[in-house]
Amino acid sequence: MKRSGFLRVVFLAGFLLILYPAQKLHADNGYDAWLRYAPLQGAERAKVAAFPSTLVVRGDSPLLETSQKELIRGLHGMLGRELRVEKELPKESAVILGTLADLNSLAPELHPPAELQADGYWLASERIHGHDCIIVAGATERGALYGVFALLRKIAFAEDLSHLQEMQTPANPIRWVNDWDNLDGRIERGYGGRSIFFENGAVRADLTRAGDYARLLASVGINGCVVNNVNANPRVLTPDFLPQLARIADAFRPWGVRLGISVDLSSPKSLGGLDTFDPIDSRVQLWWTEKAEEIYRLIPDFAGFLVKADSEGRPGPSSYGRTPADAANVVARALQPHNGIVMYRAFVYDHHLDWRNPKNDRARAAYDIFHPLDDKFDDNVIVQIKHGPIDFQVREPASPLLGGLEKTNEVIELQITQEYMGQQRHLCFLVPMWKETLDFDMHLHDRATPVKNIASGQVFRRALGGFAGVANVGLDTNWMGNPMAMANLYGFARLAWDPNLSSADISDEWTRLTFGNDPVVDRTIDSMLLSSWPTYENYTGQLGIGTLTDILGSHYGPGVESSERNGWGQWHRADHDGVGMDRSIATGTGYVGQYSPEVQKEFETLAATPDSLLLFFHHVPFTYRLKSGKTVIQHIYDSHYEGAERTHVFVRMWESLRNLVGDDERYEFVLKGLKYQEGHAIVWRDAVCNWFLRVSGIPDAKGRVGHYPKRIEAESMQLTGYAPVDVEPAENASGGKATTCQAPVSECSASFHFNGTDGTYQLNVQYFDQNNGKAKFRVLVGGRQLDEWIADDTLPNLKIGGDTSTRRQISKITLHHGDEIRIEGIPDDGELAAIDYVEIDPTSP
Ligand code: GCW
Repeated sequence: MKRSGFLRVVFLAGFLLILYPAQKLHADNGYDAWLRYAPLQGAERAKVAAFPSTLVVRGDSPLLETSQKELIRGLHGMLGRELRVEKELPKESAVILGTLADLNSLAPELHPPAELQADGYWLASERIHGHDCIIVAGATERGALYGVFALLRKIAFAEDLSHLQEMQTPANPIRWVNDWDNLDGRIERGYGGRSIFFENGAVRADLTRAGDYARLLASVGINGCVVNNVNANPRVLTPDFLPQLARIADAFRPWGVRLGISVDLSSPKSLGGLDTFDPIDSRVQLWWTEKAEEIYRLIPDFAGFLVKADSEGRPGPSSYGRTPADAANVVARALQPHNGIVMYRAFVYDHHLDWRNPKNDRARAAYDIFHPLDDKFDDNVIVQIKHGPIDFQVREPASPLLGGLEKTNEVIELQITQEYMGQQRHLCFLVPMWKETLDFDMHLHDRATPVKNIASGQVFRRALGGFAGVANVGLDTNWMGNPMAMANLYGFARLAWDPNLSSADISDEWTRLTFGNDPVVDRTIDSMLLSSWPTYENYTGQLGIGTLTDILGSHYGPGVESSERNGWGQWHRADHDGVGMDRSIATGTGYVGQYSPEVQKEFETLAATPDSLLLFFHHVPFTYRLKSGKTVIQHIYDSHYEGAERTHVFVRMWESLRNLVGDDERYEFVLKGLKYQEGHAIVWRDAVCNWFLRVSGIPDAKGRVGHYPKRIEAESMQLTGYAPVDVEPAENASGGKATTCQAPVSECSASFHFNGTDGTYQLNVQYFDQNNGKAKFRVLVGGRQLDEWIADDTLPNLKIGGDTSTRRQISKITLHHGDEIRIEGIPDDGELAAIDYVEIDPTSP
């Protein structure tokens, strides 16, 4: 390069640096999640300027090596500092990293807290031989690793470290995630791409992502991961598959994450060639024993098995008239000599219940089946209990089984992947919901016994207990399909470590680690996160009625009717006269009787039951007045409008961060998602409100439901090529109809003349983005093209309906009275360029 050319480049680079200070250049695609180690700026950096330059690590185990590397990596990222590693104390300040034993050999004069144990850590600023040192010590090596991550968090928050003195021990020994990955690479209820573990029936050759996942998990204290679907393929236990699993365990090990797998209880028969899998048959016991030995030869630190049995068509002990305890114990006894455990899921229920019988109640199942077995489980069995009695609905009471086992280990199962909660396309921070269950007082033996203290094992002095979270991360760069959804993985893990953390603390930590310490950014995102669950609840299913999604399909868009008249038992029993499940002892299914007497008082009567769970526990007329003073039906209408309106505010809030989150990829990604959510919340609002209007026959006192003055239905436009079709269920499209462009026509249009006054408007085009082809749309006003787009999203349905209804917003459009507005659609590969309606909205100032 010629000298002048070189100078020009240097000049340009300098100029760009002035325009974009270092932090703005920190491009981010979400891969690093909360471990970004973004450079600290100015004042923040000054606070940690005195950080030592030497790192003393005496031990040399793989876990300590990981810890050391992570500390070096974090400091390099945040402070641009390189740590020098030594084995002995230098004659200057230093960071000392290791186990208590390491620490004792280096500086015997120190007095670490006596209570430090298990996976806990101690962080302290201490003077050693006249020098300021930072101690990062764990009772175990894993504890030391957790200490490193905790210290790095403090640095990211620019905390003052000069008086550091903190000891933490996790509240729960079991802090596991479950991933529902199939061996073919698909993930059941996964919304972040294909499996990071499996492809084409085998473990992936490249397990880099598995290792990086373990790092993310370790950074927040997760110590176990079950990698395959609970609907388990027996093949995981074959001799050719086990060595492949061992490779996943190898990828996890440097991060202290132990591997577990889901197993199919019928494996002794389907795989082992026995003619039975009856748990009390000695050949079955022998088969499991030998299988466990085979596994532990390959994976000496194997964590254990997760079992889903007699549930949703899975084989189980009921085939032989045996109990879950018989089944759990046969497996547990095989694992016991190796210190392995069995997590046996309490999600056992009959999905062919007779819906005509008002006494039938799926919510009763877990308690009815497991409570009588309380003293029957071996000590290395843990019963894994979903947090609510149904299935991860938008609001459920705490499962009574969480308070129904006193002589059995239990873990609470939470769902991080947002199956019923908007599937990562809707912003929904679940920590506040989980906290309600964790803090719920079961009042056992007339004592304060919150769920979190029962699950941890504390209340009944059980050695094992804790949390299992269904994570379902995938190959998407940002792991869960949406960077905001990672707040749930983070929050789950933080609660598993310390369930007493508040939702606000967790949201604040995650936001700062993910987006930096700018107080405006933090305040805004915290406020969005903390209000996102009530918002989602408002426009999906209120008053404890359930999510009201299509339970027979994707579990995504609205499907109010789908809960009824089938054996799945997610009934809300809405009919012309009223709504809700009567689960009282006096007149209902008796479910309330599964709680302690104190808790029964909270739910048995209408008067006592909180509005938020009213329809879960009682059947009431639509005109029943809530504690708020509103009727049930008006509450349903109002909450759906409020919820949808709030999603609009989310978009505005996020937009206010445009220049603060920078030119970050994540900014645009999240914005697009929030706009999508805003449109889909309206689909939800209208579907649910119209369904209830039809069933109850009671109009909305505010006149909104069924009246949409700003809308022009596609079927009422002038159609060329497009033809109206009925949508099923009808409330999932405006007016019950859409227009589709079908063969032999290959291009269609729908037009109308604007009959409002001249002005600036926002045009909302409600169309259907089926998940097959990539239809094209164009919008023209007075013959001039204003917008075009391709419907290339992969929403979870092929059909035109509530899952696929999508809104395109075109802002700031000048319209004159009489202008022709035309939508053109070009179908593609079975996707019919379907349109529902156009809405013309005066733009906000
Ligand atoms: O929520 C339901 C899901 C199923 C899942 C099941 C379970 C793995 O719809 O996909 O199966 O729960 O938890 O076992």
